[in-house]
Amino acid sequence: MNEEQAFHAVRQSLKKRRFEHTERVVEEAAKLAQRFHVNVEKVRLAAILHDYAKYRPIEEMRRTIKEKGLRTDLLLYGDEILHAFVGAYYVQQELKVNDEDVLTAIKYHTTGRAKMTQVEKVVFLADYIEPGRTFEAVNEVRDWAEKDLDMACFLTLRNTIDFLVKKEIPIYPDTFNAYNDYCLNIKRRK
Ligand code: DGI
Ligand code: FE
Ligand code: FE
Repeated sequence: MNEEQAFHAVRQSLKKRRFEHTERVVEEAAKLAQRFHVNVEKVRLAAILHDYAKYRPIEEMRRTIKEKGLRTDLLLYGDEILHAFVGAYYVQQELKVNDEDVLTAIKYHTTGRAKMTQVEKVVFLADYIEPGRTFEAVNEVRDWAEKDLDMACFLTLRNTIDFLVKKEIPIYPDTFNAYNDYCLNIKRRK
């Protein structure tokens, strides 16, 4: 699957606003990849496809999780996390993308996880700081994203958990595991 084919696939499946978000994520991710010496081609393909399943019916995604034996604990948390995990599955099945680095970056782009790969970090961060995100908390993360990829990911996780707690939304364990991983490693580095 080349970039043109990937863009074509998401143009079909996303609404205009979401497609424009995707274009900004791709640009942001490419910049981050260059800055932190991460594989730009993998990062760009994962960024193009990261929200591929965003508008799939929730019931269809829940059914896929049950029928295909994906992690069933996904069903216990908010529906917002489904498009990432099921999206990676659809991208593999429907678009025949088999690059593990690309697939895991799609899979963990919403929650993160402990021991994220460099490609995962860049897509995760780019999704959070792309220029269309206008909430106040993103500015500090953008500053760190100029120089420290791990610190920027850590702050993204901290802000996301803070946001979810304030709204009393259940938090998927991978999000906590990612937060703890960075928390411990960033402390160790000081
Ligand atoms: O798909 P996007 O809107 O571009 O961004 P995203 O994939 O990061 O999704 C953001 C949404 O996911 C937002 O509503 C918060 C929610 N979210 C992030 N982490 C978790 C979560 N929801 C639950 N229930 N648990 C999480 O750990
Ligand atoms: Fe998403
Ligand atoms: Fe997104």
